[in-house]
Amino acid sequence: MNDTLDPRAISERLRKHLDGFAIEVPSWGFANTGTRFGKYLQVSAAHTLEEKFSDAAQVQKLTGACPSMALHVLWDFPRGIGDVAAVCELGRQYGIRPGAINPNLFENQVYKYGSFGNPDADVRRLALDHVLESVAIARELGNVDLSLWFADGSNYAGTQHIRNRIEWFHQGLQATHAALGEGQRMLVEYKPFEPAFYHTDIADWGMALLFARAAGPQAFVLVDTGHHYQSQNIEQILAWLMHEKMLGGLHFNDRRYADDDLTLGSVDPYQAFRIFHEIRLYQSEHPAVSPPAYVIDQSHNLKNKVEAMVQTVLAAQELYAKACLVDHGKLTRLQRECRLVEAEEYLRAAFWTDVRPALRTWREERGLPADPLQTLRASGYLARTERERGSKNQSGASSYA
Ligand code: PSV
Ligand code: MN
Repeated sequence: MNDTLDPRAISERLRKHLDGFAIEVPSWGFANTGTRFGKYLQVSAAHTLEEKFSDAAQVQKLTGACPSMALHVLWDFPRGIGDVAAVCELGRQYGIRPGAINPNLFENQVYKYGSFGNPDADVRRLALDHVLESVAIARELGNVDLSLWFADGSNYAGTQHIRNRIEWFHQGLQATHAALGEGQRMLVEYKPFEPAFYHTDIADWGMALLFARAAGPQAFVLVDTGHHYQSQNIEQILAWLMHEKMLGGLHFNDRRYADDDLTLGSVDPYQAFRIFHEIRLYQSEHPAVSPPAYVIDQSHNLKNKVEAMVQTVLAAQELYAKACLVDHGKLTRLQRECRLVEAEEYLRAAFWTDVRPALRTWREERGLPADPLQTLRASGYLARTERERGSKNQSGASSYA
């Protein structure tokens, strides 16, 4: 049982797992993003892409687990592909790799009735052009993932032809796939509702799976943990996607009601643990398959953004570390023999094991601060960014991110 492991043995067991754990931060998580009803501005929020890279570099310096940052084309590449060289330069300067590229198919007014699913062929073409430019950007950045989320849908029954829109989506996604470079991946994200409230064109993992399959072999599904209805069994969805070799990546956050963008593990840490466990179990049985990409997708309206990001990474490391304590051979034996209570208790014992001392040891061994949140507060970084960015962030007039 895990609970018989002493702290030293836990540290030993976790060292290599923690070395191998990385999670990408989102550029939009450092900017003044907000709710549908508005946003409370933070004086220290990142305004420019350089400030986002600077914040990401702080998170990496404190945690050692976030070497890359996901980017949104509209917000971070205002001149499109023309910005690639500048982005690469910022990446070099701050020691952060540009990560997954997210096209933006929802802010432009032309997307009012959809992008790939819009009944107007000209709008569909515009959306495809934007996605193709995003593919080119992702390729130039070193074949990073293209991460696709569509806000497409409708609000009222009878207002859109659902099956026509399926066809248009197939066409758009297939054309996107055809433009991918060798080894480049496209990830298809789903979400049940919001901003559409009657139907969403890619509403669940089944729709995303069918679209990705039809698009081609370099297309996979992206699971955002916040994009599910209440009580849905997310780890079972992951198990299915991994079984089908179709899980491309995860967007991590927590939720209580809908796509709340709450800190990972703040509502249901056991669920995040079960997610990591299911992935680890699959990986132990299929070591040759690359693990899915881990990306944080949270926009904090109230918590300080850098502080919240560091807190999230620590939570992710803790929950991942707990999952790494499970001996899969032992669990599988208990399952085969249907020793239900023992199997459940074995899994729960891993979850309840306090891995924080092992994480402290790992950090000290790697020259990282033992208490990253405390070090961040003491570093003066937050005060400095408040001072330097304050005047820019006083006015409410800025884009979503
Ligand atoms: C949509 O809710 C989403 O999860 C997508 O991943 C977007 O890229 C991200 O949030 C930021 O809007
Ligand atoms: Mn997401």
